[in-house]
Amino acid sequence: MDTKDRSGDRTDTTREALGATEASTAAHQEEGVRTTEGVRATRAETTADGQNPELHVPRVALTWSVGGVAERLDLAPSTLRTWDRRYGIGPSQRTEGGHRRYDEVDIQRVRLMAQLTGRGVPAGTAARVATSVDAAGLASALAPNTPTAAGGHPGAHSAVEAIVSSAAALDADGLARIYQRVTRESDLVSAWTSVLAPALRKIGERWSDGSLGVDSEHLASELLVTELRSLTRANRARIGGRREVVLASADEEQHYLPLVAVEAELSLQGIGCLFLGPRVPAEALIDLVGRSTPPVVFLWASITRPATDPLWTALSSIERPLTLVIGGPGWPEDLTPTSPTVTLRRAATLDQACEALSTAVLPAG
Ligand code: B12
Repeated sequence: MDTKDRSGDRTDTTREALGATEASTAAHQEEGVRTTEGVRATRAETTADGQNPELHVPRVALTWSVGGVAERLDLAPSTLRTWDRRYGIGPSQRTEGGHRRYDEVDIQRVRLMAQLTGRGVPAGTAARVATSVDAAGLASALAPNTPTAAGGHPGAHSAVEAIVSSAAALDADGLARIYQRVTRESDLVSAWTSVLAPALRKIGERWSDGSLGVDSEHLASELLVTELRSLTRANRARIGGRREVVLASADEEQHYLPLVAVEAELSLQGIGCLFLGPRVPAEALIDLVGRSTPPVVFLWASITRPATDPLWTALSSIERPLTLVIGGPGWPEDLTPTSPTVTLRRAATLDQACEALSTAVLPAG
C-alpha cells in the first residue's frame, strides 16, 4: 500500500487537500450531493420514456470525492488513485470535469481492498477478490470484522476468498503470506475451522466444477502443510523426543492435511506425534500398534471406505489396549470396535480429535 500522502494530486478538489477534520467530512459529503447534477453515468436521472428529465424528480445518489473517501477510510488519497488506476478499484462515476465520485458500493469495495492488503494479501490478489464480489457479497465479506460469537476468525470470509483466488492464480507467495497471517492471528483450531477448512472445501468444489486446476489444489495444500509444519517445528523443544500419538491416513487415502493440523495443534499442547502420513496399509498399522507404543492412533479418511474394510478385520487381532480416533467423511456411520481392547472414538472436528487424543495420552487429573 502506498504511504500516506495527503499532499498528493490536488486536481480533484482543492478542499480534499486541506486537511482532515470532521467538518470537512460533512463538506465532502455535501459536495458529492451538490455536484451530482454534473456527474456523468449516474444511474437514474434519465427517464425511460425520453421525456424532459427536468419534469421528474431525479434520484440523486450521494457520492463522495477522493478526499472524502480517504478521510472516511483513513487512507491516503494517492492510494485511492493508485488502486483505481492500477487495479480498477475506484469510483463508478466521474463529474463532467473528470473528478472521481464514489458511491457507497464503491466505498465498500475500497474498504475490502484495504482490509485484505492490511492483512498482507498482495494488492493484485486483493483487487481480484474485491472486484469479483457484488454489493451483497461485499456486505458479507466486510461483516465478520470482529470475532464471531463462536470464536471464529476475524474477517474469515475475505480470508477464504483470498486463499481460493490466490490458489486459482497460482500465487505461491500470496498464499504463503495469507496462511501465515491466518494461523498467527488466532488460535489454530479457530483458524482451521473458520478459514482453512472452508477454503479447502471451496477449492475442492471449484476443482470439481472445473473452474480451478489440480495444480492449484496441490499448491494450496503443499503450502498449507509447510505452514502448519512450521508451527509444529516451533514447538519441538516443548515436546522433546516423545511420540505419543500415531497419525495416519487410511489405506489408499491420499488426503492427509487434517493429520498435519492435528500434529500442529497437539504440538501446541506439548504432545508429540509419530507421523505416518497418507496411504498407510491396514496390516502395517496393525503391526505397528500391536507391538509398540504409542497405543493412541488418529486415522483419517476423506474418500469413502469399502464396506468390508480390511482394517476392521485386522483390528480384531489386537490384544493390547488401543484408543483409535477416526475422522473424515470416508468412514461408515456404524462402526463398532471388533476387539474388546480397542476403544473407538469418532471425531467430527479438529477440536474433537485433539481433545480425544490428548485425553487418551495425558494421565487423568
Ligand atoms: C487438497 C485435496 C486433495 C489433495 C490432497 C493433498 C493432501 N496433502 O492432503 C490431492 C490433490 C492429492 C487430492 C487428491 C484427490 N482428491 Co482431493 N481434495 C482435496 C481437498 C481440496 C481438501 C482435502 C482436505 O484436507 N479435506 C479436509 C477438510 C477440509 O474437509 P472435509 O473433510 O470435507 O471436512 C469435513 C469434516 O471432515 C470436518 N473436518 C474438517 N476438518 C477436520 C479436521 C479433523 C481433524 C476432523 C476430525 C474433522 C474435520 O468438517 C467438515 C464437515 O463439515 C478436498 C475438498 C474437501 N471437501 O475435503 C478434495 C476432495 C476430498 N478430493 C476429492 C477427490 C475426488 C480426489 C481424488 C480421488 C481425485 C483424483 N481423481 O485423483 C484424489 C484422491 C485419491 C485418493 N485415493 O485419495 C473429492 C472427494 C469426493 C469423494 N467424497 O469421493 C473432494 C471432496 C473434492 C470434491 N469436492 O470433489 N485431493
